[in-house]
Amino acid sequence: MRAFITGITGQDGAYLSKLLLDKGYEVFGLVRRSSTAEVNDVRLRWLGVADRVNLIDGDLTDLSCLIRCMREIKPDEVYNLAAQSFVKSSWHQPLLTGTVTGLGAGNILEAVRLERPEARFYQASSSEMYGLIQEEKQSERTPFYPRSPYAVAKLYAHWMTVNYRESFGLFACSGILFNHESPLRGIEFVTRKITDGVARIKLGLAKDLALGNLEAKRDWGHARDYVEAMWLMLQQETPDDYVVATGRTVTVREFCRLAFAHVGLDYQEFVRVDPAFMRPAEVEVLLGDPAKATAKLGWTASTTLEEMTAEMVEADLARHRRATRD
Ligand code: GDR
Repeated sequence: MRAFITGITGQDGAYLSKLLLDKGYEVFGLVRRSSTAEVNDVRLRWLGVADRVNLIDGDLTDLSCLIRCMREIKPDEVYNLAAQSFVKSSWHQPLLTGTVTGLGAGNILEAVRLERPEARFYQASSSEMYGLIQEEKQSERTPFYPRSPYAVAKLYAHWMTVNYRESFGLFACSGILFNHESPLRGIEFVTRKITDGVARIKLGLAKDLALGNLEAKRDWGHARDYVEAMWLMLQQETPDDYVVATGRTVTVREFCRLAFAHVGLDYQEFVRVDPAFMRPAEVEVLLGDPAKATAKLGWTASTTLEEMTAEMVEADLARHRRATRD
């Protein structure tokens, strides 16, 4: 089996590559050329799979390049994980976000339709699409209300996936994933920013940690568990859309408490609120209902928030210890 992954250098791309390689897949991934290419595969290296994946130069905004990829690779499965994925940046770069996160999904769906219609397609949809929530617990049937240019773009990509399934009979699935984290999470996202801050403070490299809205609530799971759900969606008899979540929501404040407590510190002594990290429109609370994924895919989140927080703090402590030794 051959898999083609856009966004292969990101957190989910790395975990998914590892999962598929362990299952015996050949893995190909699209990589945007950049002048800092040497840091591109840091996550793949962290998981020990950098040498086992085939990286291909290209860009989601270039349809001709995606068509070439389909022709040359002839993938059985296509996972579209690439995006401008930082919600806050989407207010500063709304049209770029629309081009990559929204139209980019349209491009890859077109490439699949034109060149490889038998391939199974996965779209990385997001709980951000629920935004100003219309139901206390969000399921596949909950109406969407996006609150950022990022979420608006993801909604376009989601409906294009549904539409290509209904219009052209593509085996196209949309996984509506709630927040998922790990030691490979980008430093700009709040969980990793916190665990990195905890490690710095513990090691005497920083004095405090500036955050935005501490009362926002998220349903946080582990990325390693969530890529399993992606793969399972493509192994079913029929394509469908699934919510992937833990069913538990906690505040950013509570995540801080857990992470600082892991190293024996009280977060209240170190965390300060800086309005610079607030958003023009906030998603106050997200709580997913993964009942369909559990019933149909046999999937449940296996890592608890406490286990994940501990793993992330330990990884950041180890990173900083290594860096200060070198
Ligand atoms: P999110 O993730 O926007 O939910 O999207 P993020 O970790 O950036 O924010 C979560 C919540 O924490 C609040 N917050 C802060 N956020 C950041 N980044 N930095 C801070 O200092 C800070 N202080 C408080 C935010 O306001 C927000 O409420 C993530 C991304 O991975 C998306 O791509 C993905 O689709 C969704 O998760 C599911």
